[in-house]
Amino acid sequence: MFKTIATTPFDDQKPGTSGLRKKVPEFQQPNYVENFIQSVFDSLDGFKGKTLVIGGDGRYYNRDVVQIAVKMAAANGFGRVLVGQGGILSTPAASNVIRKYKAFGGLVLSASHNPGGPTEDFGIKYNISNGGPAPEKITEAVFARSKVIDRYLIADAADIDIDTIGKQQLAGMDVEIIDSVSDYAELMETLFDFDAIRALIKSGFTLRFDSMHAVTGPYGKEILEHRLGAPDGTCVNFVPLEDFGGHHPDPNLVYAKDLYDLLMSPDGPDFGAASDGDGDRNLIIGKGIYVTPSDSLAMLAANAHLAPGYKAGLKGIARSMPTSGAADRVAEKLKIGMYETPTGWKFFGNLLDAGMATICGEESSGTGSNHVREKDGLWAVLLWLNILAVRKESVQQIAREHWADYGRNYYTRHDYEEVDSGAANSLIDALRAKLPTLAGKTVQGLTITKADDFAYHDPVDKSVSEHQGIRILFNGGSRIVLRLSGTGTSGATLRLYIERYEADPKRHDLETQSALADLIRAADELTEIKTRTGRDKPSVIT
Ligand code: VG1
Ligand code: CO
Repeated sequence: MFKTIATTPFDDQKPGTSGLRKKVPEFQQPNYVENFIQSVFDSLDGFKGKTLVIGGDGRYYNRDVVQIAVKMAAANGFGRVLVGQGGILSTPAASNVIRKYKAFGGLVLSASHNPGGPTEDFGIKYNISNGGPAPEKITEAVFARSKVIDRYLIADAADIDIDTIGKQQLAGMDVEIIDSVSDYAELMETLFDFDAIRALIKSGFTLRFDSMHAVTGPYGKEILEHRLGAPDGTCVNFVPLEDFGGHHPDPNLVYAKDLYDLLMSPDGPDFGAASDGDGDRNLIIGKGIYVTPSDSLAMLAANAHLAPGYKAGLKGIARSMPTSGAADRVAEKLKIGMYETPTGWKFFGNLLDAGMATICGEESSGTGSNHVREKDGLWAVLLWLNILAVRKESVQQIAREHWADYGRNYYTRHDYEEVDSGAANSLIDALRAKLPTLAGKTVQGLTITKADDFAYHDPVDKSVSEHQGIRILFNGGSRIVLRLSGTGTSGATLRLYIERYEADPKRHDLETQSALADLIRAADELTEIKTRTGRDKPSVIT
Protein backbone atom coordinates (compact mmCIF):
# COMPACT_ATOMS: atom_id res chain seq x y z
CA MET A 1 0.00 0.00 0.00
CA PHE A 2 2.88 2.39 0.78
CA LYS A 3 5.87 2.67 -1.48
CA THR A 4 9.35 3.99 -0.85
CA ILE A 5 10.65 5.54 -4.03
CA ALA A 6 14.34 6.23 -4.56
CA THR A 7 15.13 9.76 -5.69
CA THR A 8 18.03 12.15 -6.17
CA PRO A 9 18.17 15.72 -4.84
CA PHE A 10 17.54 18.97 -6.70
CA ASP A 11 19.81 21.80 -5.66
CA ASP A 12 17.29 24.63 -6.03
CA GLN A 13 14.56 23.89 -3.49
CA LYS A 14 15.32 26.79 -1.17
CA PRO A 15 12.09 28.38 0.10
CA GLY A 16 12.02 32.14 -0.50
CA THR A 17 10.06 34.94 1.18
CA SER A 18 6.95 32.80 1.04
CA GLY A 19 7.62 29.15 0.19
CA LEU A 20 9.11 27.51 -2.87
CA ARG A 21 8.10 29.20 -6.12
CA LYS A 22 9.11 28.03 -9.57
CA LYS A 23 7.76 27.80 -13.07
CA VAL A 24 5.27 24.95 -13.56
CA PRO A 25 7.59 22.98 -15.91
CA GLU A 26 10.19 22.91 -13.12
CA PHE A 27 7.63 21.54 -10.67
CA GLN A 28 6.63 18.99 -13.33
CA GLN A 29 10.07 17.39 -13.45
CA PRO A 30 9.84 13.81 -12.18
CA ASN A 31 10.03 13.73 -8.36
CA TYR A 32 10.36 17.53 -7.99
CA VAL A 33 7.14 18.01 -6.01
CA GLU A 34 7.63 14.74 -4.12
CA ASN A 35 11.20 15.64 -3.10
CA PHE A 36 10.09 18.98 -1.69
CA ILE A 37 7.08 17.67 0.21
CA GLN A 38 9.15 14.80 1.63
CA SER A 39 11.84 17.29 2.66
CA VAL A 40 9.15 19.21 4.54
CA PHE A 41 7.86 16.08 6.29
CA ASP A 42 11.41 14.94 7.09
CA SER A 43 12.04 18.30 8.79
CA LEU A 44 9.07 17.93 11.14
CA ASP A 45 8.63 15.88 14.28
CA GLY A 46 5.62 14.37 15.95
CA PHE A 47 2.91 14.47 13.29
CA LYS A 48 2.01 10.76 13.35
CA GLY A 49 -1.77 10.40 13.53
CA LYS A 50 -2.24 14.20 13.37
CA THR A 51 -4.11 16.39 10.88
CA LEU A 52 -2.66 18.11 7.81
CA VAL A 53 -4.55 20.84 5.91
CA ILE A 54 -4.12 21.00 2.14
CA GLY A 55 -5.41 23.68 -0.20
CA GLY A 56 -4.33 26.21 -2.74
CA ASP A 57 -5.28 29.14 -4.91
CA GLY A 58 -6.62 26.98 -7.74
CA ARG A 59 -3.93 27.81 -10.24
CA TYR A 60 -2.73 25.38 -12.90
CA TYR A 61 -1.20 22.22 -11.32
CA ASN A 62 -3.03 22.79 -8.01
CA ARG A 63 -5.25 19.72 -8.39
CA ASP A 64 -2.35 17.44 -9.34
CA VAL A 65 -0.25 18.50 -6.38
CA VAL A 66 -3.18 18.07 -3.99
CA GLN A 67 -3.38 14.41 -5.02
CA ILE A 68 0.36 13.88 -4.56
CA ALA A 69 0.32 15.63 -1.18
CA VAL A 70 -2.61 13.54 0.11
CA LYS A 71 -0.92 10.27 -0.89
CA MET A 72 2.38 11.34 0.67
CA ALA A 73 0.65 12.46 3.87
CA ALA A 74 -0.89 8.99 4.20
CA ALA A 75 2.40 7.20 3.59
CA ASN A 76 4.21 9.43 6.07
CA GLY A 77 1.74 8.66 8.84
CA PHE A 78 -0.64 11.63 9.11
CA GLY A 79 -3.96 10.50 10.58
CA ARG A 80 -6.20 12.87 8.67
CA VAL A 81 -6.09 15.45 5.92
CA LEU A 82 -8.54 18.33 5.48
CA VAL A 83 -8.73 19.46 1.88
CA GLY A 84 -10.58 22.51 0.59
CA GLN A 85 -13.26 21.56 -1.94
CA GLY A 86 -11.76 21.48 -5.42
CA GLY A 87 -8.36 21.91 -3.78
CA ILE A 88 -9.28 25.54 -3.04
CA LEU A 89 -8.37 27.41 0.12
CA SER A 90 -7.27 31.02 0.13
CA THR A 91 -4.09 31.55 2.14
CA PRO A 92 -5.90 33.23 5.08
CA ALA A 93 -8.65 30.59 4.94
CA ALA A 94 -6.02 27.84 5.11
CA SER A 95 -4.48 29.57 8.12
CA ASN A 96 -7.89 29.68 9.78
CA VAL A 97 -8.63 26.01 9.06
CA ILE A 98 -5.28 24.96 10.57
CA ARG A 99 -6.06 26.92 13.73
CA LYS A 100 -9.74 26.04 14.03
CA TYR A 101 -9.27 22.27 13.62
CA LYS A 102 -6.01 22.23 15.61
CA ALA A 103 -4.11 20.71 12.71
CA PHE A 104 -0.42 19.92 12.96
CA GLY A 105 0.21 22.11 9.92
CA GLY A 106 -0.74 22.71 6.33
CA LEU A 107 0.51 22.73 2.77
CA VAL A 108 -0.57 25.91 0.99
CA LEU A 109 -0.23 25.64 -2.77
CA SER A 110 0.21 29.05 -4.29
CA ALA A 111 2.50 31.43 -6.07
CA SER A 112 0.33 34.29 -4.85
CA HIS A 113 0.28 37.27 -7.20
CA ASN A 114 2.51 35.64 -9.83
CA PRO A 115 0.82 34.63 -13.10
CA GLY A 116 -0.48 31.05 -13.45
CA GLY A 117 -0.76 28.54 -16.29
CA PRO A 118 1.24 25.70 -17.86
CA THR A 119 4.35 27.85 -18.34
CA GLU A 120 3.81 30.26 -15.45
CA ASP A 121 4.33 29.97 -11.70
CA PHE A 122 3.44 27.48 -9.01
CA GLY A 123 4.40 27.33 -5.36
CA ILE A 124 4.30 25.23 -2.20
CA LYS A 125 4.49 26.59 1.32
CA TYR A 126 4.38 24.80 4.65
CA ASN A 127 2.49 26.42 7.54
CA ILE A 128 2.89 25.39 11.17
CA SER A 129 0.24 24.70 13.82
CA ASN A 130 -0.34 28.39 14.64
CA GLY A 131 -1.55 28.74 11.04
CA GLY A 132 1.42 30.83 9.97
CA PRO A 133 4.26 30.28 7.51
CA ALA A 134 7.06 28.09 8.82
CA PRO A 135 9.78 30.16 10.49
CA GLU A 136 13.28 30.29 9.04
CA LYS A 137 14.49 27.54 11.33
CA ILE A 138 12.16 25.12 9.54
CA THR A 139 12.60 26.48 6.01
CA GLU A 140 16.37 26.17 6.43
CA ALA A 141 16.00 22.57 7.61
CA VAL A 142 13.77 21.82 4.60
CA PHE A 143 16.37 23.23 2.22
CA ALA A 144 19.17 21.27 3.92
CA ARG A 145 17.11 18.09 3.68
CA SER A 146 16.24 18.69 0.02
CA LYS A 147 19.94 18.69 -0.83
CA VAL A 148 20.51 15.14 0.44
CA ILE A 149 17.13 13.46 0.07
CA ASP A 150 17.30 9.94 -1.37
CA ARG A 151 13.75 8.59 -1.02
CA TYR A 152 10.16 9.60 -0.57
CA LEU A 153 7.10 7.79 0.74
CA ILE A 154 3.82 7.66 -1.13
CA ALA A 155 0.62 5.63 -1.01
CA ASP A 156 -0.11 3.43 -3.99
CA ALA A 157 -3.79 4.37 -4.19
CA ALA A 158 -6.36 5.84 -6.53
CA ASP A 159 -6.92 9.61 -6.56
CA ILE A 160 -9.41 10.97 -4.06
CA ASP A 161 -12.52 12.87 -5.15
CA ILE A 162 -11.64 16.45 -4.18
CA ASP A 163 -14.88 17.98 -5.41
CA THR A 164 -17.44 16.34 -3.12
CA ILE A 165 -17.73 17.58 0.46
CA GLY A 166 -17.54 14.74 2.95
CA LYS A 167 -15.37 12.00 4.38
CA GLN A 168 -13.33 9.41 2.50
CA GLN A 169 -10.42 7.12 3.25
CA LEU A 170 -7.11 6.83 1.46
CA ALA A 171 -4.86 3.93 2.42
CA GLY A 172 -6.21 3.95 5.98
CA MET A 173 -6.01 7.74 6.42
CA ASP A 174 -9.13 9.89 6.90
CA VAL A 175 -9.68 12.44 4.16
CA GLU A 176 -12.20 15.21 4.64
CA ILE A 177 -13.20 17.54 1.85
CA ILE A 178 -14.41 20.75 3.47
CA ASP A 179 -16.27 23.80 2.23
CA SER A 180 -13.57 26.31 1.23
CA VAL A 181 -15.49 29.38 2.38
CA SER A 182 -17.80 28.73 5.35
CA ASP A 183 -15.26 28.56 8.21
CA TYR A 184 -13.64 31.75 6.99
CA ALA A 185 -16.95 33.58 6.54
CA GLU A 186 -17.95 32.60 10.09
CA LEU A 187 -14.69 33.97 11.45
CA MET A 188 -15.30 37.30 9.68
CA GLU A 189 -18.76 37.50 11.28
CA THR A 190 -17.14 37.31 14.71
CA LEU A 191 -14.80 40.23 13.98
CA PHE A 192 -16.98 42.75 12.19
CA ASP A 193 -20.36 44.37 12.61
CA PHE A 194 -22.15 42.80 9.66
CA ASP A 195 -25.40 44.60 10.54
CA ALA A 196 -23.71 47.98 10.32
CA ILE A 197 -22.06 47.14 7.01
CA ARG A 198 -25.35 45.79 5.67
CA ALA A 199 -27.07 49.04 6.67
CA LEU A 200 -24.33 51.07 4.99
CA ILE A 201 -24.81 49.16 1.75
CA LYS A 202 -28.58 49.42 2.02
CA SER A 203 -28.31 53.17 2.39
CA GLY A 204 -26.84 53.38 -1.12
CA PHE A 205 -23.10 53.06 -0.49
CA THR A 206 -21.63 51.41 -3.58
CA LEU A 207 -18.64 49.13 -3.88
CA ARG A 208 -16.78 46.85 -6.25
CA PHE A 209 -14.59 43.90 -5.33
CA ASP A 210 -12.29 42.52 -8.02
CA SER A 211 -11.03 38.97 -7.43
CA MET A 212 -8.80 39.11 -10.52
CA HIS A 213 -10.04 35.63 -11.59
CA ALA A 214 -8.37 34.22 -8.51
CA VAL A 215 -9.19 32.53 -5.23
CA THR A 216 -11.20 35.25 -3.46
CA GLY A 217 -14.06 34.99 -5.97
CA PRO A 218 -16.15 32.54 -3.92
CA TYR A 219 -15.23 34.28 -0.66
CA GLY A 220 -16.22 37.71 -1.96
CA LYS A 221 -19.50 36.43 -3.42
CA GLU A 222 -20.50 34.68 -0.20
CA ILE A 223 -19.50 37.44 2.21
CA LEU A 224 -20.12 40.68 0.32
CA GLU A 225 -23.11 39.73 -1.82
CA HIS A 226 -24.83 36.91 0.09
CA ARG A 227 -24.16 37.81 3.72
CA LEU A 228 -23.83 41.60 3.47
CA GLY A 229 -26.43 42.18 0.80
CA ALA A 230 -24.26 43.97 -1.75
CA PRO A 231 -26.03 43.80 -5.12
CA ASP A 232 -25.18 41.21 -7.73
CA GLY A 233 -22.34 42.60 -9.80
CA THR A 234 -20.45 44.00 -6.81
CA CYS A 235 -17.98 41.13 -7.20
CA VAL A 236 -16.22 41.00 -10.55
CA ASN A 237 -13.83 38.45 -12.04
CA PHE A 238 -15.03 36.08 -9.35
CA VAL A 239 -14.62 32.72 -11.07
CA PRO A 240 -11.17 31.35 -10.17
CA LEU A 241 -9.36 30.39 -13.37
CA GLU A 242 -6.25 28.21 -13.61
CA ASP A 243 -4.45 30.93 -15.54
CA PHE A 244 -6.20 33.92 -13.92
CA GLY A 245 -7.51 34.81 -17.37
CA GLY A 246 -3.93 35.34 -18.53
CA HIS A 247 -3.43 38.27 -16.15
CA HIS A 248 -1.17 38.95 -13.17
CA PRO A 249 -3.44 38.50 -10.14
CA ASP A 250 -1.56 41.31 -8.43
CA PRO A 251 -3.79 44.01 -6.96
CA ASN A 252 -1.72 47.09 -7.64
CA LEU A 253 -2.12 50.19 -9.76
CA VAL A 254 -0.59 48.49 -12.77
CA TYR A 255 -2.54 45.22 -12.89
CA ALA A 256 -5.76 46.57 -11.38
CA LYS A 257 -5.72 49.75 -13.42
CA ASP A 258 -9.31 49.30 -14.60
CA LEU A 259 -10.52 49.36 -11.02
CA TYR A 260 -8.41 52.42 -10.30
CA ASP A 261 -9.77 54.25 -13.34
CA LEU A 262 -13.32 53.38 -12.34
CA LEU A 263 -12.82 54.76 -8.82
CA MET A 264 -11.33 57.96 -10.23
CA SER A 265 -14.28 58.50 -12.56
CA PRO A 266 -17.21 60.73 -11.54
CA ASP A 267 -19.72 57.85 -11.75
CA GLY A 268 -17.52 55.32 -9.99
CA PRO A 269 -18.53 53.54 -6.79
CA ASP A 270 -17.69 54.81 -3.29
CA PHE A 271 -15.24 52.05 -2.56
CA GLY A 272 -13.15 49.65 -4.63
CA ALA A 273 -10.98 46.75 -3.58
CA ALA A 274 -9.11 43.85 -5.11
CA SER A 275 -7.23 40.83 -3.88
CA ASP A 276 -4.42 38.69 -5.26
CA GLY A 277 -4.02 35.10 -6.51
CA ASP A 278 -4.19 33.50 -3.06
CA GLY A 279 -6.32 36.10 -1.27
CA ASP A 280 -3.84 37.49 1.22
CA ARG A 281 -3.26 40.89 -0.39
CA ASN A 282 -5.61 43.84 -0.67
CA LEU A 283 -5.89 46.96 -2.76
CA ILE A 284 -8.02 49.73 -1.27
CA ILE A 285 -9.27 52.63 -3.36
CA GLY A 286 -11.82 55.16 -2.21
CA LYS A 287 -13.73 57.35 -4.62
CA GLY A 288 -11.07 59.69 -5.96
CA ILE A 289 -8.30 58.42 -3.69
CA TYR A 290 -5.87 55.52 -3.70
CA VAL A 291 -4.79 54.47 -0.22
CA THR A 292 -1.23 53.15 -0.15
CA PRO A 293 -0.88 49.87 1.76
CA SER A 294 1.37 51.60 4.30
CA ASP A 295 -1.26 54.29 4.88
CA SER A 296 -4.00 51.67 4.99
CA LEU A 297 -2.16 49.88 7.79
CA ALA A 298 -1.90 53.12 9.76
CA MET A 299 -5.53 54.12 9.15
CA LEU A 300 -6.86 50.66 9.99
CA ALA A 301 -4.80 50.57 13.18
CA ALA A 302 -6.01 54.03 14.20
CA ASN A 303 -9.67 53.04 13.68
CA ALA A 304 -9.71 49.31 14.44
CA HIS A 305 -11.42 49.85 17.82
CA LEU A 306 -14.58 50.74 15.86
CA ALA A 307 -14.97 47.08 14.84
CA PRO A 308 -16.27 44.61 17.45
CA GLY A 309 -13.28 42.25 17.15
CA TYR A 310 -10.87 45.02 18.16
CA LYS A 311 -12.94 47.13 20.53
CA ALA A 312 -10.61 46.35 23.42
CA GLY A 313 -7.85 48.13 21.52
CA LEU A 314 -4.61 46.91 20.01
CA LYS A 315 -1.69 45.35 21.88
CA GLY A 316 0.82 46.54 19.33
CA ILE A 317 1.46 47.08 15.64
CA ALA A 318 4.10 45.36 13.53
CA ARG A 319 5.25 46.29 10.06
CA SER A 320 7.94 45.05 7.72
CA MET A 321 11.00 47.23 7.54
CA PRO A 322 10.37 48.62 4.03
CA THR A 323 6.79 49.59 4.98
CA SER A 324 6.44 53.32 5.64
CA GLY A 325 6.59 54.74 9.14
CA ALA A 326 2.96 55.95 9.03
CA ALA A 327 1.83 53.24 11.45
CA ASP A 328 4.63 54.13 13.89
CA ARG A 329 2.97 57.42 14.76
CA VAL A 330 -0.34 55.66 15.37
CA ALA A 331 1.40 53.27 17.77
CA GLU A 332 3.04 56.23 19.48
CA LYS A 333 -0.29 58.00 19.96
CA LEU A 334 -1.99 54.83 21.20
CA LYS A 335 1.02 54.19 23.47
CA ILE A 336 1.38 50.62 22.23
CA GLY A 337 4.35 48.62 20.96
CA MET A 338 5.68 49.03 17.43
CA TYR A 339 7.78 46.29 15.84
CA GLU A 340 9.82 46.42 12.66
CA THR A 341 10.40 43.03 11.05
CA PRO A 342 12.00 41.74 7.86
CA THR A 343 9.86 41.30 4.74
CA GLY A 344 7.54 38.29 4.78
CA TRP A 345 4.66 37.25 7.00
CA LYS A 346 6.65 34.51 8.75
CA PHE A 347 8.29 37.14 10.96
CA PHE A 348 4.97 38.32 12.43
CA GLY A 349 3.97 34.92 13.82
CA ASN A 350 5.96 35.11 17.05
CA LEU A 351 4.75 38.65 17.84
CA LEU A 352 1.13 37.63 17.26
CA ASP A 353 1.47 34.40 19.26
CA ALA A 354 3.08 36.29 22.14
CA GLY A 355 0.25 38.85 22.18
CA MET A 356 2.69 41.67 21.47
CA ALA A 357 1.09 42.77 18.20
CA THR A 358 -2.56 42.73 17.10
CA ILE A 359 -2.32 44.24 13.62
CA CYS A 360 0.51 43.73 11.13
CA GLY A 361 1.19 45.04 7.67
CA GLU A 362 3.48 45.24 4.71
CA GLU A 363 3.89 47.86 2.00
CA SER A 364 3.20 45.14 -0.60
CA SER A 365 -0.58 45.26 0.01
CA GLY A 366 -0.60 42.94 2.97
CA THR A 367 -2.49 43.64 6.18
CA GLY A 368 -3.79 41.28 8.79
CA SER A 369 -4.34 40.67 12.46
CA ASN A 370 -4.17 38.05 15.16
CA HIS A 371 -7.34 36.37 13.81
CA VAL A 372 -5.11 34.18 11.62
CA ARG A 373 -1.36 34.02 11.01
CA GLU A 374 -1.33 35.20 7.39
CA LYS A 375 -2.10 38.50 5.82
CA ASP A 376 -5.71 38.66 4.77
CA GLY A 377 -7.09 40.61 1.82
CA LEU A 378 -10.82 40.33 2.46
CA TRP A 379 -10.30 41.01 6.18
CA ALA A 380 -8.77 44.39 5.28
CA VAL A 381 -11.72 45.15 2.99
CA LEU A 382 -14.21 44.28 5.74
CA LEU A 383 -12.38 46.31 8.38
CA TRP A 384 -12.45 49.31 6.03
CA LEU A 385 -16.18 48.78 5.43
CA ASN A 386 -16.83 48.48 9.16
CA ILE A 387 -14.95 51.73 9.80
CA LEU A 388 -16.79 53.50 6.97
CA ALA A 389 -20.11 52.24 8.34
CA VAL A 390 -19.38 53.61 11.81
CA ARG A 391 -17.71 56.90 10.87
CA LYS A 392 -20.15 57.66 8.06
CA GLU A 393 -17.43 59.52 6.20
CA SER A 394 -15.83 58.80 2.84
CA VAL A 395 -12.42 57.14 2.43
CA GLN A 396 -11.18 60.51 1.18
CA GLN A 397 -12.32 62.30 4.37
CA ILE A 398 -10.86 59.63 6.62
CA ALA A 399 -7.51 59.74 4.83
CA ARG A 400 -7.31 63.53 4.89
CA GLU A 401 -8.17 63.72 8.56
CA HIS A 402 -5.59 61.04 9.26
CA TRP A 403 -2.87 62.97 7.44
CA ALA A 404 -3.86 66.19 9.19
CA ASP A 405 -3.51 64.46 12.56
CA TYR A 406 -0.41 62.40 11.94
CA GLY A 407 1.28 63.89 8.88
CA ARG A 408 1.61 62.12 5.54
CA ASN A 409 4.24 59.65 4.43
CA TYR A 410 4.75 59.95 0.69
CA TYR A 411 5.75 56.49 -0.40
CA THR A 412 6.58 54.58 -3.56
CA ARG A 413 8.19 51.31 -4.60
CA HIS A 414 10.14 50.93 -7.81
CA ASP A 415 10.64 47.36 -8.99
CA TYR A 416 13.26 46.36 -11.53
CA GLU A 417 12.12 42.90 -12.59
CA GLU A 418 13.95 40.08 -14.34
CA VAL A 419 17.30 41.78 -13.96
CA ASP A 420 20.44 39.73 -14.57
CA SER A 421 21.16 38.01 -11.22
CA GLY A 422 24.90 38.72 -11.38
CA ALA A 423 24.32 42.43 -11.97
CA ALA A 424 21.76 42.61 -9.15
CA ASN A 425 24.02 40.84 -6.66
CA SER A 426 27.03 42.97 -7.49
CA LEU A 427 24.94 46.12 -7.14
CA ILE A 428 23.89 45.05 -3.64
CA ASP A 429 27.46 44.04 -2.73
CA ALA A 430 28.87 47.36 -3.93
CA LEU A 431 26.27 49.32 -1.98
CA ARG A 432 26.80 47.22 1.13
CA ALA A 433 30.55 47.90 0.93
CA LYS A 434 29.88 51.66 0.82
CA LEU A 435 27.55 51.69 3.84
CA PRO A 436 30.12 52.50 6.56
CA THR A 437 31.23 55.63 4.66
CA LEU A 438 27.79 57.10 3.94
CA ALA A 439 26.69 58.78 7.18
CA GLY A 440 27.28 62.54 6.98
CA LYS A 441 27.49 62.62 3.17
CA THR A 442 25.18 64.82 1.11
CA VAL A 443 23.56 63.44 -2.05
CA GLN A 444 21.25 65.54 -4.25
CA GLY A 445 21.08 68.09 -1.44
CA LEU A 446 20.01 65.45 1.12
CA THR A 447 22.18 64.59 4.11
CA ILE A 448 22.53 60.94 5.07
CA THR A 449 22.18 60.32 8.81
CA LYS A 450 22.51 56.55 8.86
CA ALA A 451 23.08 53.65 6.49
CA ASP A 452 22.93 49.98 7.39
CA ASP A 453 22.00 46.45 6.37
CA PHE A 454 18.89 45.60 8.38
CA ALA A 455 19.21 42.74 10.86
CA TYR A 456 16.21 41.57 12.88
CA HIS A 457 16.50 40.37 16.43
CA ASP A 458 13.28 38.50 17.18
CA PRO A 459 12.22 39.66 20.66
CA VAL A 460 10.38 36.38 21.30
CA ASP A 461 12.67 33.54 20.24
CA LYS A 462 15.84 35.68 20.08
CA SER A 463 16.70 34.43 16.59
CA VAL A 464 18.65 36.80 14.37
CA SER A 465 17.98 37.32 10.65
CA GLU A 466 20.65 39.29 8.84
CA HIS A 467 20.89 41.01 5.44
CA GLN A 468 17.20 41.88 5.28
CA GLY A 469 17.57 45.01 3.18
CA ILE A 470 19.79 48.06 2.91
CA ARG A 471 18.45 51.25 4.47
CA ILE A 472 19.73 54.74 3.90
CA LEU A 473 18.19 57.33 6.19
CA PHE A 474 18.26 61.08 5.56
CA ASN A 475 17.90 64.14 7.69
CA GLY A 476 14.21 64.80 8.42
CA GLY A 477 13.17 61.14 8.37
CA SER A 478 13.22 60.42 4.62
CA ARG A 479 14.55 57.06 3.62
CA ILE A 480 15.43 54.74 0.79
CA VAL A 481 15.54 50.96 1.12
CA LEU A 482 16.88 48.45 -1.36
CA ARG A 483 16.50 44.68 -1.29
CA LEU A 484 16.28 41.69 -3.58
CA SER A 485 12.90 40.00 -3.96
CA GLY A 486 12.55 36.48 -2.61
CA THR A 487 9.45 35.51 -4.59
CA GLY A 488 10.43 35.95 -8.25
CA THR A 489 10.97 32.97 -10.53
CA SER A 490 13.16 34.40 -13.30
CA GLY A 491 16.33 36.44 -12.89
CA ALA A 492 16.44 38.86 -9.98
CA THR A 493 14.00 41.56 -8.94
CA LEU A 494 15.39 44.65 -7.24
CA ARG A 495 12.97 46.52 -5.03
CA LEU A 496 13.67 50.15 -4.25
CA TYR A 497 11.45 51.71 -1.58
CA ILE A 498 11.33 55.50 -1.18
CA GLU A 499 9.67 57.47 1.59
CA ARG A 500 9.34 61.05 2.81
CA TYR A 501 7.45 62.34 5.79
CA GLU A 502 5.46 65.56 5.41
CA ALA A 503 3.87 67.09 8.50
CA ASP A 504 2.42 70.20 6.83
CA PRO A 505 -1.23 69.68 5.69
CA LYS A 506 -0.71 72.36 3.04
CA ARG A 507 1.67 69.94 1.36
CA HIS A 508 -0.55 66.85 1.47
CA ASP A 509 -1.79 67.16 -2.11
CA LEU A 510 1.37 66.55 -4.05
CA GLU A 511 1.71 63.90 -6.71
CA THR A 512 3.72 61.09 -5.13
CA GLN A 513 6.52 60.70 -7.69
CA SER A 514 7.19 64.44 -7.76
CA ALA A 515 7.05 64.66 -3.96
CA LEU A 516 9.83 62.07 -3.94
CA ALA A 517 11.81 63.27 -6.98
CA ASP A 518 14.98 64.30 -5.15
CA LEU A 519 15.05 61.04 -3.18
CA ILE A 520 14.56 59.06 -6.39
CA ARG A 521 17.55 60.86 -7.89
CA ALA A 522 19.59 60.27 -4.73
CA ALA A 523 18.70 56.58 -4.83
CA ASP A 524 19.89 56.31 -8.39
CA GLU A 525 23.14 58.09 -7.61
CA LEU A 526 23.84 55.92 -4.57
CA THR A 527 22.84 52.54 -6.01
CA GLU A 528 23.79 53.15 -9.68
CA ILE A 529 20.70 51.09 -10.40
CA LYS A 530 20.18 52.41 -13.93
CA THR A 531 23.73 51.94 -15.17
CA ARG A 532 24.25 48.61 -13.44
CA THR A 533 20.98 47.06 -14.65
CA GLY A 534 20.96 48.75 -18.03
CA ARG A 535 17.38 49.89 -17.39
CA ASP A 536 16.31 53.48 -17.80
CA LYS A 537 13.20 53.06 -15.68
CA PRO A 538 11.57 50.61 -13.27
CA SER A 539 9.38 47.78 -14.62
CA VAL A 540 6.64 48.52 -12.11
CA ILE A 541 5.97 51.57 -9.95
CA THR A 542 3.52 51.18 -7.10
C1 VG1 B 1 6.89 39.94 -1.67
C2 VG1 B 1 6.55 41.14 -0.83
C3 VG1 B 1 6.42 40.75 0.63
C4 VG1 B 1 5.39 39.62 0.76
C5 VG1 B 1 5.77 38.48 -0.15
C6 VG1 B 1 4.73 37.38 -0.16
O1 VG1 B 1 8.14 39.42 -1.28
O2 VG1 B 1 7.51 42.16 -0.98
O3 VG1 B 1 6.06 41.87 1.38
O4 VG1 B 1 5.33 39.15 2.08
O5 VG1 B 1 5.91 38.94 -1.49
O6 VG1 B 1 3.48 37.86 -0.50
P1 VG1 B 1 9.50 39.74 -2.07
O7 VG1 B 1 10.57 38.93 -1.39
O8 VG1 B 1 9.28 39.37 -3.50
O9 VG1 B 1 9.71 41.21 -1.94
V1 VG1 B 1 2.45 36.94 -1.44
O10 VG1 B 1 0.94 37.69 -1.45
O11 VG1 B 1 3.39 36.83 -2.80
O12 VG1 B 1 2.39 35.47 -0.65
CO1 CO C 1 -0.52 36.52 -1.91
